[in-house]
Amino acid sequence: MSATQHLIDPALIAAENAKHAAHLASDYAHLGEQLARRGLDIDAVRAQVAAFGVAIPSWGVGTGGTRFARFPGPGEPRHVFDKIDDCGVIQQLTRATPTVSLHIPWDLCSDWRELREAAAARGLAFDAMNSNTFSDQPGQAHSYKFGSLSHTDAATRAQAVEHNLACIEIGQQLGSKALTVWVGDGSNFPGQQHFRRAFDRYLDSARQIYAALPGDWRMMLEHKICEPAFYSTVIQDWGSSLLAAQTLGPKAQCLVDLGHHAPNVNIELIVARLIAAGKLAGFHFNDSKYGDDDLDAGSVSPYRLFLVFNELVAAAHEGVAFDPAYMLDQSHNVTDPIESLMTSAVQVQRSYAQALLVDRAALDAAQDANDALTATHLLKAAFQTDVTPLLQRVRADAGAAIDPVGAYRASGWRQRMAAQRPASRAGGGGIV
Ligand SMILES: [Mn+2]
Repeated sequence: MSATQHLIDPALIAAENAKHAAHLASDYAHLGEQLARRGLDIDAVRAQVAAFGVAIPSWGVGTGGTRFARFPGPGEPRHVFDKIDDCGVIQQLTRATPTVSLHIPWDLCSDWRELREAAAARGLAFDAMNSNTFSDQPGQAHSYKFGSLSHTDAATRAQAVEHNLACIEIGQQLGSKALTVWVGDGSNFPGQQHFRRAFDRYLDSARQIYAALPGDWRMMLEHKICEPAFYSTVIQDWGSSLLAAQTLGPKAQCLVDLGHHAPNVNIELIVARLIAAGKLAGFHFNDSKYGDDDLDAGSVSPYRLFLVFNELVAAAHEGVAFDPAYMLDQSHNVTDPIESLMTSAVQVQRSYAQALLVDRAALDAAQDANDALTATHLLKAAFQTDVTPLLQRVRADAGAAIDPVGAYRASGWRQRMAAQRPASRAGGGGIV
């Protein structure tokens, strides 16, 4: 990123960081001593954490909403270029979010090359493309009211397939390597839908999309237990998703959105199963209390997020070859979306760092000896380690902010955008 393309003045970040520098040096040294006593080299952990990144969903930088209302904030992005600017701010202040995941048609623009260059100038590349066949667009020939890829009507299915192919074409121009497919297809009444036929129709449509995937692309199938269909959904759970992915072929994998499960479902176990099957596509990180709440990652259940990363780190430690995509998928209703996304990115990074601290050899031994208490204590020891100084040091080393939210507020970015961007009427907030 050249000096002229910095969205936040680097001098401001440096001045903010200077306020924390002395404390950080002391805290980092102390954490280093603690980890050394456990046989861990803090600098080695730091290098792994520094290489970690999570994608920002373009729709996340606008205020989301519920079925009841949306309360937009000041300076909301008006179009995809504004979204890229906000994502650039997040990346500049955290250096943990090097990619953006776009959603079509919410992010349609007239010049994809210009968008790719604008993103690159802000240090950003593009992660998975997200298609939308869960809502109707103006001028669309066939409605998705009763489904899309699994619709009973062949012309509607063909239209949904065509949209996904268009998303792949756009993604190729942007350097993306994956298409995430989530459908709202399902039913609201017992008897409304023939379960097996609907799934067969989905597979038939998905095969056509799969056939159009470039050789180095992945198709990420996202399951969801309910909403907008509240009795059944066609890709309801990881079982249906895995069945579809295995039917389609090696480029099809299963994407785990943490909010798309019933409360108390053991998501880390699902992650382990998908890793074992070679079918873990990646994640949409968020948190929830009751359902698909799309709360900020780790805001309610940070231990669960840690346990997910524990499975990932364990698999990597054991030499399992896999390459999960990490993305946030949140809806921000009461916070500044940029502040929430920065906080969530750091929270995800924190869970990864904590999982790196688990004593794998000791855990293996405890499991083999059926020493349940020691095994769970080993996980808790990692989870309860405050890795804040390590994360701060990673950011400081990369020229990001030691305190991202503090630096963001000091920068006045939101106030400047409020003056530059007229209030939006609708915006691209959404929950997928
Ligand atoms: Mn999602």
